[in-house]
Amino acid sequence: RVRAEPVDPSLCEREPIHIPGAIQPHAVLVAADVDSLAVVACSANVRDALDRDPLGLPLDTVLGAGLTGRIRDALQGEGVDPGRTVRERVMLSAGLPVDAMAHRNGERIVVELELAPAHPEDFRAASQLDMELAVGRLRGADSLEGAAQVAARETRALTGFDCVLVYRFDPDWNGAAIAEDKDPAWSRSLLGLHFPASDIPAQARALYTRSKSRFVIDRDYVPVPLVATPATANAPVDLTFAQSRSLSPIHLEYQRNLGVNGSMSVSILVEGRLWGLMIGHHRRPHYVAPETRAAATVLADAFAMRVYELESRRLWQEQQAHLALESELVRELARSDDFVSALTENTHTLLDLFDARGAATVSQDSVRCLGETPPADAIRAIAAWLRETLPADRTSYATAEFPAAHPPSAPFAACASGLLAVFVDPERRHLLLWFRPETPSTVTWGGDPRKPVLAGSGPVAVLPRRSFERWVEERRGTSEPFATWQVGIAEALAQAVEGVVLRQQRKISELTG
Ligand code: BLA
Repeated sequence: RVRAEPVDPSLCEREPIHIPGAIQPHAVLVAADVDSLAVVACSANVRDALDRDPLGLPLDTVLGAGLTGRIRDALQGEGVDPGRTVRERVMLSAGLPVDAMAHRNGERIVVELELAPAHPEDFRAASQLDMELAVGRLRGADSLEGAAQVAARETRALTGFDCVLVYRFDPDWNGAAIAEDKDPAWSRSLLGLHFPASDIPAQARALYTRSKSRFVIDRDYVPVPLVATPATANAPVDLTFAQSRSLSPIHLEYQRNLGVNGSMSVSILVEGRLWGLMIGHHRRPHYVAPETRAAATVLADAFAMRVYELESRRLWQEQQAHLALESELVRELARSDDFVSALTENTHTLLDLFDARGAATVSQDSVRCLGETPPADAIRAIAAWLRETLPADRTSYATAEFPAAHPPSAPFAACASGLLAVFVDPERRHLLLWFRPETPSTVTWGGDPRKPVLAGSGPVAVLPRRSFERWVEERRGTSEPFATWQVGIAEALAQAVEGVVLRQQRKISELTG
């Protein structure tokens, strides 16, 4: 695997983005103590929505008895899910309709009052029918690529962004844009590009696993600071679930470098793990109304469930096919006194397992090869190395970077970048091996992933890289990785082979005995 990190990734991970002490200016924030409902902090722009300074006042004198009562019912007491939100449109004292959103986070009730922007022409309301059609199309998509394409298209139709991307994380948290739907007039395309893990640092991924969406109307906004009562001033308000949370200035600089103004990211959670993001980009500022934002989150959830269905179906089918092949081979072994011929000379052979392009048996010193493998001498050397280096309690070995692990095998990288090997007997005389070729040979990154961080001046101490020009990396000596379940099947097969070896030994000792 490639580990593409900037000079010091911990720089990016250290920013406490859940307590920025500021919000975006289209909202007013009021935080109250969960038990007393006294206001303990608010944003400096409270006068945009309220006719008085609420600090220290009870919440009902600020929001009215009706909304406060519903907040109390939904969010006070035990067992309230963090982030659970009460949302309604209310008329406040200033006489303006505002979207009020309240949630609980620990000891705080956080209320956000959102004013519709002065130029609401970007607004698109999603109808129930739109949502039903969109979810139906996701259900109909029969491959991951197809479903991602549908998700990008439907999310863009819903939210009106110039471009919507489906971004998928790999096991090392690098990621790639696997689907894109965009305004054809925007020539920039990020489809297929890879990005290093540090572009979305660990604390951001942790926050995105808890809180499902982020929307920025205007990248160039001036953040509004929070002010607190003296008693609570050194307990900053946790904005993890606040929709108006001010985003990291480093990330806003990144958006500037990408040519993006209004933006969105919605978490795609599969089995509780952050699988990816639906990313929205707009060249100008872009407002999405609260109900449409909620709908975009529902759509991302529907996509996540389809991903889970498609992935588990694919995995199940692949495992079933392998189990069938393995039992076929075990049947051949049961009929045979010679495991090498049982595994290499019948209709099905070792080579049919694990998408390998080469396979081999090692029996004492004799080697039998199938498909594309290193020469027999090299395989004997590999067997000797495995016998020597693998700890006594390990019976198997799998790698997707074999040339790096065993430099003498580097000349055979083309056919042997991946290796799965299992010992048959405790004495390690016999082995089964599978080889995978070098692949893929190139990865196209959105910019050089090794040097994205620049030292900044002014308020931002580090800056993301400036260039997103395609940067092609030649990847050498890596293969597709072997899955854990594949190693399990290889070990089960090796056990069946051990039975044959033992039978063979008994026969020989009977004959010679
Ligand atoms: C956050 N980085 C993000 C987010 C995205 C990306 C989508 C989520 C925030 C949002 O909703 O916009 C990155 N955007 C991408 C990628 C693509 C894209 C990969 O469109 C590709 C298609 N970022 C850096 C570096 C640092 C960094 C070097 O590049 C740190 C030094 C930080 N990125 C950073 C931080 C956040 C972030 C701190 C969190 C922003 C927040 O939620 O406050």
